[in-house]
Amino acid sequence: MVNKLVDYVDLDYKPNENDLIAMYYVEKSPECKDLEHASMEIAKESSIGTWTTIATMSAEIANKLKPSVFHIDNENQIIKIAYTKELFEAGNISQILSAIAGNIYGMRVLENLRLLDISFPKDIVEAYKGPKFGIEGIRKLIKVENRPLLGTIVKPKVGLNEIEHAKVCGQAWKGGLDIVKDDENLTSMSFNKFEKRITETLKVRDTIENETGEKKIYMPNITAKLSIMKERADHVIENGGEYVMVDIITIGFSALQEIKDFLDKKNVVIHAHRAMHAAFTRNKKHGMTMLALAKIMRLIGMDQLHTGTIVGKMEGQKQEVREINKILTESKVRGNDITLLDQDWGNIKPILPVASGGLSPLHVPELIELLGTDLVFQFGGGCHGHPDGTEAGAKAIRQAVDAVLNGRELKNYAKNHSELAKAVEKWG
Ligand code: CAP
Ligand code: MG
Repeated sequence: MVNKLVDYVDLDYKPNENDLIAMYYVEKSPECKDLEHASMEIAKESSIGTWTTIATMSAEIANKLKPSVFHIDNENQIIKIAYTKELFEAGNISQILSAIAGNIYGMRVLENLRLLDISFPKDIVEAYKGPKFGIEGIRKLIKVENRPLLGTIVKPKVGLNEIEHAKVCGQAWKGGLDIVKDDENLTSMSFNKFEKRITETLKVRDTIENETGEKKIYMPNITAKLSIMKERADHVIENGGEYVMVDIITIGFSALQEIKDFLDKKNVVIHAHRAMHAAFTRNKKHGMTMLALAKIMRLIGMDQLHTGTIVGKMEGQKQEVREINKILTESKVRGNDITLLDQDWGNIKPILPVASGGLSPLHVPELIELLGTDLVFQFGGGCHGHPDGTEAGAKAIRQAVDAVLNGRELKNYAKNHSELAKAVEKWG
């Protein structure tokens, strides 16, 4: 009863609008007969089956809930499984992942397993609000059109006290950056308490906004247990902040959904840092792609998400980063049989991608050529590492962007822009 290849592998099956589709890269173990048997085991263990036939199974349950392995590519070791939406609690990301990205990773019949992409059916997409702002809403808030939003991360990552932190933020904003964020491991330390940091930094932000006439954004990291994240978000709002940052992996999917609902009512932009993602996205044979994770983040409703730079210090190849940014920003995605599934996002707004990590002003021409201008560029060491300090580093970043958008070579433009010249001297 429902435990044979023929029960789960059906290459003639045509998925319908009620199916969630999961695409996997599969490496079977030597003891497993072939990819068909491996895919049957995956389909079973992620839905209604187990290792043996059971007396409690019925034809009714099987007919209603059995998934179908409808695509097996032996050459690329890729399979696709269609799961009826009835197998999932639509609004519960934790349950969806416990099914299609849970036990199956540990099965002995597999050597490696990588969830490449997920195509969510309409009824599941409609269970989520998605991003509150979208790219348009963020640009309207920051009052910046037609160029990348430019940001820095206060460095050292941790170590400054609240007043020093606020001062560095002021220098970055004064030098011309739109955004300053906390680093992923800065929350509330003995030497830098969250509440005081936010109050002092937003005071400086208001001063610099008045001085420059430009909108300036601070993205404080509220990462903590849920109850404290809610308190910290309220403290940010009470002090006039419009953004918060969360470490989406380390706070967990359930807390992420809850803090999103909490913030949705408060009109706060959510910046999603992905620290720890590489623990399970980096190995190209195992885990889950950043693309699949990014789609989950668009459903849950992050407004901005780190997706890679192609050229910086973190791994992330050109095709992969571009495909991630594509599925985050387009409303309908056409798939292929190797890396991407079809996805119709309905009314779910786009996420603004963030390129960050190991960047200096000298990367700007390549960044714009490879990734365009509809995203955030963030420079940590590439701002505070400028020979003349943070404010000069910020100016050099703005000058590099101005140069590229005016069709000028950086080194040529640097001849009459001293801050950029010093950046070229150090990192050229
Ligand atoms: C960048 C950064 C970011 C990384 C995260 C850091 O600093 O603040 O956390 O960009 O990587 O701590 O490394 P630098 P990703 O600019 O000094 O490198 O964006 O790939 O998730
Ligand atoms: Mg960081």
